[in-house]
Amino acid sequence: ASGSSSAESAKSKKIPQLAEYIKSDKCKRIVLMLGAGVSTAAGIPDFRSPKTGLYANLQRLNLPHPEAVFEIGFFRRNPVPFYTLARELYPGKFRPTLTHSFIRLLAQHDLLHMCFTQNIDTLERQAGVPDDKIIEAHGSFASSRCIECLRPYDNDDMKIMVECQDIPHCHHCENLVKPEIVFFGEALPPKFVNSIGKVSEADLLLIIGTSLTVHPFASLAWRASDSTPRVLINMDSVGDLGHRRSDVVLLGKCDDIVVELAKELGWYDELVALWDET
Ligand code: CNA
Repeated sequence: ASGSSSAESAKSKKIPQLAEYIKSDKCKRIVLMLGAGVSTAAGIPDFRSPKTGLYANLQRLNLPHPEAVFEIGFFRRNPVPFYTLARELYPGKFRPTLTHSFIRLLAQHDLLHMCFTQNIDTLERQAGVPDDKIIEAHGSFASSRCIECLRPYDNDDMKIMVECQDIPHCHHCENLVKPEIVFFGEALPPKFVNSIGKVSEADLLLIIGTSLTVHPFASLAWRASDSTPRVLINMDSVGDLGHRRSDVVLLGKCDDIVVELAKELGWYDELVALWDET
């Protein structure tokens, strides 16, 4: 018990120190790296959490291995598991979390340099984070294309097909269509590649709700300069966070930590007002 209370008191000092840094002149550009953990409180399961994660619950789809649901080669042979999952994850049913609203608040305070997200749920946009500050590194459900002729596929049609559990096909060449989510085996969007340099410009890197296991996204964390504080806000310790002297590791639920941080910054009322709007 004494171990956990000393960990608690270490955490309780780290958040005020972080707030002080964010308020200082040294911190003008904050870069974020987000993962599925930011959206679990919205009711969207992540991949890797034991018991609740999607990978732990995919047996019913009869996959050779859980990752196959997002493998382009497997999708060509059998798109049914992906479209079964797509129905559960399709945007529109979920409300952004406090952490999403906190990111909007960073933008309103002119501190958000770039928000890199692995999430495909579009909750950053729904929370009102400006479009030009979001890089959806793994794409999203926001648009769809034929996987062969690459012609766009109408979004309303996609929504109907997903809802009815039909498999959409291209109106021109009749090949399979899929939302522009980056599958394993596909290249990341040019927008991601072109914006990687933003990480080395950061005065602060906030890494939230990710297992940091999917590359090249995870390797963005190595691009922060040695003197730039990297702050991990996650349920568990991941990647090499904690190895650099300037790293800060805050373990727990991201919404709880963000609320504490907002209080320290004097932004709590603003945060709640923004969240109420979503
Ligand atoms: P992951 O590998 O499932 O890791 C999630 C991490 O978040 C784990 O370390 C958890 O401990 C942590 N976590 C879970 N809940 C919380 C919480 N409330 N507070 C803090 N930490 C929490 O997911 P990654 O994003 O790292 O993996 C990359 C994949 C997941 C990307 O390709 C995504 O497209 C994909 N994905 C996205 C969504 C979404 O869009 N919401 C959902 C599921 C998977």
